[in-house]
Amino acid sequence: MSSYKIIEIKESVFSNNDRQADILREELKKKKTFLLNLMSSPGSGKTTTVLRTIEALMEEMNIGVMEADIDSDVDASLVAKTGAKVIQLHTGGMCHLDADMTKQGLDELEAEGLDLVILENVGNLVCPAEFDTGASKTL
Ligand SMILES: Nc1nc2c(ncn2[C@@H]2O[C@H](COP(=O)(O)OP(=O)(O)OP(=O)(O)O)[C@@H](O)[C@H]2O)c(=O)[nH]1
Ligand SMILES: [Mg+2]
Repeated sequence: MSSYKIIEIKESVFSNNDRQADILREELKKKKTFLLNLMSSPGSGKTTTVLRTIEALMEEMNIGVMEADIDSDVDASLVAKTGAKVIQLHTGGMCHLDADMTKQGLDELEAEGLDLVILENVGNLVCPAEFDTGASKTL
């Protein structure tokens, strides 16, 4: 009978990501930036919620948005019209964001000084839910 090893790669990917997410959350806390990770299925109203939240809060706080999508930039162009700072993140076929991608997005957004950053995660309920992005709160 042949013998072989079983290696739980998924587990190490998740534990590395969790570590990076905790570091990012701590950095954001020090900078007083609240990062909200918005997750839901495709077409369920994420961008509409982002737009209404900006309208309601833009007088009292500096808001930035990171729009994640496999390829398009339709949502970022809608958010840009509100005057809020926005960046589009293309995942290149991946159906989720992890902590490292989120950190790259925050750097490119130049999130320093923002009170609230909303991350509209990729429209999918399976993959995004598995990855901690480092957000202060996930909805
Ligand atoms: N009736 C109704 N329609 C809504 C509501 N919220 C959003 N919509 C509509 O639903 C459609 C999709 O809304 P989006 O906000 O673009 O949804 P999304 O989750 O960002 O979509 P993706 O980014 O493509 O995954 C749009 O035509 C919205 O106008 C709601 O509360 N009620
Ligand atoms: Mg959207």
